[in-house]
Amino acid sequence: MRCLLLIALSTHSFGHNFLSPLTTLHSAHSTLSHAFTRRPPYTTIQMEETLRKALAEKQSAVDSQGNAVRALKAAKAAKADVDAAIEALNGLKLEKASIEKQLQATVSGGGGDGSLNREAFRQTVNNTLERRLFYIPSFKIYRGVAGLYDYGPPGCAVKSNVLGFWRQHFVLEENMLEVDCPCVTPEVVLKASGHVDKFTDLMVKDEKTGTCYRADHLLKDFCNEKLQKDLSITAEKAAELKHVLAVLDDLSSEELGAKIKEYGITAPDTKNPLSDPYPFNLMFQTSIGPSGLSPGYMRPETAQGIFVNFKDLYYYNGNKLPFAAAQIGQAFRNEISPRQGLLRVREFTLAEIEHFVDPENKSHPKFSEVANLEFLMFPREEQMSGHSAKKIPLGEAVSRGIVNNETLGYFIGRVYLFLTRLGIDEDRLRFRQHLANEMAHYAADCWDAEIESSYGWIECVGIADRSAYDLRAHTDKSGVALVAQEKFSEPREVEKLVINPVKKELGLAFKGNQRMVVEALEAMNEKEALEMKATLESKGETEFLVCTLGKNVTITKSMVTISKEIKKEHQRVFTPSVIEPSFGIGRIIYCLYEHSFYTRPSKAGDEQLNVFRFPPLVAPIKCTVFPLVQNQQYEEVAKVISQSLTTAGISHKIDITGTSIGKRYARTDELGVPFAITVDSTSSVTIRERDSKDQIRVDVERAASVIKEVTDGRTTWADVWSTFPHQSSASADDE
Ligand SMILES: *[C@@H]1O[C@H](CO)[C@@H](O)[C@H](O)[C@H]1NC(C)=O
Ligand SMILES: *[C@@H]1O[C@H](CO)[C@@H](O)[C@H](O)[C@H]1NC(C)=O
Ligand SMILES: *[C@@H]1O[C@H](CO)[C@@H](O)[C@H](O)[C@H]1NC(C)=O
Ligand SMILES: CC(=O)N[C@H]1CO[C@H](CO)[C@@H](O)[C@@H]1O
Repeated sequence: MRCLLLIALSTHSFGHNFLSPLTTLHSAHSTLSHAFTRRPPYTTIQMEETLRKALAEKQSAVDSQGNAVRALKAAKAAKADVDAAIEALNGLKLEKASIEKQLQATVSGGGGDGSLNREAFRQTVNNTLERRLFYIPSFKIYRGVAGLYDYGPPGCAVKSNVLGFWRQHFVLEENMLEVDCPCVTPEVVLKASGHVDKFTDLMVKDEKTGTCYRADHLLKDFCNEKLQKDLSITAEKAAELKHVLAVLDDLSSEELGAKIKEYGITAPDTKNPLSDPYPFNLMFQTSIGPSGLSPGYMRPETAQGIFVNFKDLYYYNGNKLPFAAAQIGQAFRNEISPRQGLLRVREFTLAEIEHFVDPENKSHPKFSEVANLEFLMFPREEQMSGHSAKKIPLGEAVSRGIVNNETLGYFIGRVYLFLTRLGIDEDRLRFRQHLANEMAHYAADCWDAEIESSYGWIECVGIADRSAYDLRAHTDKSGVALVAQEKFSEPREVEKLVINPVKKELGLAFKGNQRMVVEALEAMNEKEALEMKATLESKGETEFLVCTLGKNVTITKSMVTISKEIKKEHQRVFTPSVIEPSFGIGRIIYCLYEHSFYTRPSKAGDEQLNVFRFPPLVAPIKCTVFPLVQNQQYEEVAKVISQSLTTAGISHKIDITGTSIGKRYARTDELGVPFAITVDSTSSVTIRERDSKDQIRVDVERAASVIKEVTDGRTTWADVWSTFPHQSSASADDE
């Protein structure tokens, strides 16, 4: 009870604006970062260190697997088990050899080849993530399935924190309407959206083994390798290969097939010949119910669930635009051959927003709040002319028309804030505009938030103005009008084109076909109708194609009247445009891991320690509590503090093992725990910050509330540092 009261009181004593988490969280992040040792991520020295560490880890894995094999043999285990263990051993040896090679290259070549360093960096992050169970390859005991991963305990906590912040930053901030729709989706919905027909990748098969590959990946790998490794190719050839890379996404199935033949590309694993490319639909198909008559799919995105609910949501919102709906959920894509670890997976979490807006008014009332932000943008023109991304103030990008409209610009700004507050490094984040050929024909403008990782620039958030496409598609297929109305305060006079087929004349001329001719006449658009009107007036008759009859008919002046009339209208009915920010949560989290990871030498200097510099917002565990030495009084104090932290809703871990305090710090640094409370007396304790390793001294009663304030972002470590007495690290921190 006592602690709760303290927490409540001290909220007021820090003069930060509680209601504006935006400003406080932002300052929490930027002030903390002064303490971070911001080294360039891939320096040679660090690479060498990380490689040596990775190598040592692999060596011990090889040793223990070797022991396991010997044990199996000694126990005369079944042959299949022994073989599997040997296969695993060989796999580990290969990985070890690959690290050794990288290490050699780094040491001898001074790390000139950036890609090697990146690989080593990735391997170290990867090892740490896997060892500390941030993620686990799914179904590992059955040797796993490519493209499927489990989140282990810290991974789950990070994901839950990222999603919690997403809800706060988007759903709460904009009063979005959140929905939660099923993953299993009937075919008709995905037929309407175009996924059944178009959601495909082109695939080629190894003609002997049947192994499948993505056709464009093989061509891309071929071109890249030729360009990088083959120094004998002519300038002409190099230009051709570069051109192929540039137009890769536009190549048809035939063109891809022709290039694969021309370059003599074979299956990478076997060198066998390849089949012609053919489309493979990436959706997992299933059937709903036992009859097998009702086909369905696991949804490839969450957006469709929102579109089909548009009518009800619009009503729920008081028939007012603009508004946004949001959904977080699993999506599925049956990738042909997943590579890139956690970045390309077959089941993943999407968080999507559909912001519905009047197509004639895409202004945003809160745009001024983000207009002054300045970050890396990579407009279409800059990409075409071979420049790189540069910093442009968002307000300028919108006013100059680089970004199509304010609402799209507003979301770009909000996405930037979201990602950087999570801990994404702003220098390795850019917003790249889609080239004209990347964009669907209906889209008005598209930007991807791309984050640079060891795999290169990765698309993590797509922000697209999809115009009215999706709602129109579902209106057409379902027959339910997904539209909005604007009621006029005064009726307005509008000029309307009226097409009046004269049924009597048409009946005489076309008999049984009359209905189809009438429908075709009524379906003319304004341009067609005006042309017909002009021809009829000048010539008296015209040829007219009736598609449903599959032929032309002759229409004379007496068969139809086309006129412009003034009509009074009380409202305007229109299909809203939709602006869609779509977040690949797993990709964001993976990039966050890479951006947060660094190593530093232990105090003795004999080893490199891993650290994740997660902001408190993201950290899987916010705080650890250690008694300095095993001692009943200290343990009692630790338990009391732990209880207050629980009451305050702070995830924490209490560690009463007798391990040295330095080891305990190292273990929690590797999980990215930002604060540690060490109990070294019964009246006061120390609080240590992870990146600076600075320590303050706080009364036992205050400890939990201080942690609560800094982890909630209501205050910063810098403020806390200037408020409380400092503790020299020598006494407690013996790393
Ligand atoms: C981690 O490394 C292993 C082996 O090199 C690889 O198979 C796996 O895809 C990597 N995982 C991630 C998430 O990159
Ligand atoms: C455009 O929409 C905004 C609301 O997003 C509204 O405040 C503004 O008045 C509208 N402008 C016009 C010209 O209708
Ligand atoms: C059908 O009519 C259109 C004009 O409406 C004309 O351009 C076209 O050539 C005609 N086709 C045939 C087969 O007569
Ligand atoms: C439809 C719409 O509102 N478009 C606007 C997008 O933003 C630019 C720049 O502010 C305006 O000029 C457009 O009219």
